[in-house]
Amino acid sequence: MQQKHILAVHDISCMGRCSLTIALPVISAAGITVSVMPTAVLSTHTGGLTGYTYRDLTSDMLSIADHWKSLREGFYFDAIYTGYLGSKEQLRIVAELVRRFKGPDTLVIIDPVMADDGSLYAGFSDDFPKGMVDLCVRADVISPNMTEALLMLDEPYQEGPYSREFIRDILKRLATKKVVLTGVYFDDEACGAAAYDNGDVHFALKKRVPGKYHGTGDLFASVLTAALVSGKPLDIATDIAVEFTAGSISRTYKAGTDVRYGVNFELGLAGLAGMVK
Ligand code: PXL
Repeated sequence: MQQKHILAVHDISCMGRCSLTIALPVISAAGITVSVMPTAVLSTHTGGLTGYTYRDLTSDMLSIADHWKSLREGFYFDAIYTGYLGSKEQLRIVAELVRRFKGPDTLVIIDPVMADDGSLYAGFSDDFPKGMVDLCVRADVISPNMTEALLMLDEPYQEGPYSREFIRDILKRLATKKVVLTGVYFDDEACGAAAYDNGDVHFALKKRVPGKYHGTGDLFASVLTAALVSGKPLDIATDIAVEFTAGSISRTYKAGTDVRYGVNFELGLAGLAGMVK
């Protein structure tokens, strides 16, 4: 059996589970090999932790790609999966990576990481969402949260609960072939995601756990990517990603740990290969 291979393009936040410290273990545990292109190295992520260091790796990205290209053969990416991109220049570089490395069956999965809870993350300019829209045109699947979706549609943020019609309308207007929208809820009991696949909408909801947990978008998108590359259709991949993320949140809630350091996904990893099989 040919092992699948994903290219993950995200930052390394050295502490506080997110981006590559989630994508690497999750994709590996799913039985898929993962190559990385780091976009930056930060001492921690930027959400709720202050004073972090930031080493920008923009100028390394195309050199890494040039070297890979010189190897010419022996590797193929089944997916190119991108997360946190720190600048508009990095958006352009990712478009170039897609041009260089997308093969006939390569899935391009873009998680438009840039905002949550109605605001852009620290350091992002107001015109960044426009650049992200231009990149998302190249994607097969995008996975915005509600804030990112509304920024990409250039509309004001709205708190939930939402109506099913509102969610359907957003999905349709994002107008990529496939969209998985997170942060969807219709009441205070449950929350989850909505998957849009060429006009069909599928809702995947689980019982709500109190609190806000850092890095759950990256965890969700990493599991979604692993499930899609393993051959699951979008609706089932969304169910798996909601299930795995909700389980990790529950474990963390029960432990009562500092939510800025992310969720306990590690204790779920042993079961992940079975979930995506
Ligand atoms: O989880 C998204 C994310 C990824 N990488 C960095 C971040 C954030 C969100 O704050 O700061 C560096």
